[in-house]
Amino acid sequence: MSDVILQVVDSHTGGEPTRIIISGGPDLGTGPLSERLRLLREQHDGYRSAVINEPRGSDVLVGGLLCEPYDRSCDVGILFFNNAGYLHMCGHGTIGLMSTLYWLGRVRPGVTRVETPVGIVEAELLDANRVRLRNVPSWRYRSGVSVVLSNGDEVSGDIAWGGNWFYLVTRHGRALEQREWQGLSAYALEIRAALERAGITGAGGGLIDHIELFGPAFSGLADSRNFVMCPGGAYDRSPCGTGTSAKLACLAADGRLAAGAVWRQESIVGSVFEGSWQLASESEAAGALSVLAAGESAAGPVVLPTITGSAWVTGESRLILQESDPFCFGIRSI
Ligand code: PYC
Repeated sequence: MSDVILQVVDSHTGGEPTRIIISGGPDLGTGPLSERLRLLREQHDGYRSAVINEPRGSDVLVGGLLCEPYDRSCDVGILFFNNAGYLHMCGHGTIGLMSTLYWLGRVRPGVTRVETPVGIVEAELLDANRVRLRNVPSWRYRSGVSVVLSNGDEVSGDIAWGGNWFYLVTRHGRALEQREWQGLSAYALEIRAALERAGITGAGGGLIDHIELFGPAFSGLADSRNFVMCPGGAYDRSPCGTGTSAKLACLAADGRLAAGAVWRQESIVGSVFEGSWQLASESEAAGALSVLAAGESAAGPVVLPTITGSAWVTGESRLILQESDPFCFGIRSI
């Protein structure tokens, strides 16, 4: 390999950082995004590690490789990744992508169709920073699933898809204070390990790699506060776009939020996403539920979540991967 130069733009969405590779990434061909994701994972994982891990990045960072879409109705394609591997979809990252594209002069206020490996997201740029997403169809797979932690405590939660698989816990007896992040992280990781030990997955064996704890909002302007543990052990500073979508699916399933009504989800650092939902069409619902095994059914309707949040560009740089650098591809912490 000769030296590689990647042009990247950094942003944060409600405090959660995103780094988009604008150019210089590996050639993944022109196939479907799921196929390009496979190639990135199997043949070019060093790019992910170089961009995300130290010394260039950090565990909190989510990366995105901007690509040409496969679906001709779309304007851009995106593959998201983090310190642990690859995300199916990323809500805060898509909001960051839109403010990045606006910064680069590549989009104007209006709708951009963004292709991801798990479906098309419509991202409407409302102004330089504010973005409204219509996310992929989201739904609750199971409700009230119990799991036993290593200390014998039992936890109950819902399993829902919002573009990634989530386990959503409301009764946990913990205050969702930012200064408690270490204890909250350890607790959420313990829940994730218990789910794995018990063989509890999303539909079709999908790995539940995000744990979401809910509590009362601190601000009178929000409906709920969350703490979201991401796959690589870092917590989401934003309210999590796919996590809020999973929450909306659960609220819809429980009859706690009417179609079109607004839900304000506050993150552990106090940033807020606004969400609402509409019923998915029959064909969208059938597509989403095609992962269910024969005889299985969803625990609620398939909904189309809308998530609105704000992002700000924080940097624009060229990352240099020197062939001679022993840590050229970053220090893998996982
Ligand atoms: O906003 O969907 C999201 C997300 C997933 C992981 C981190 N953020």
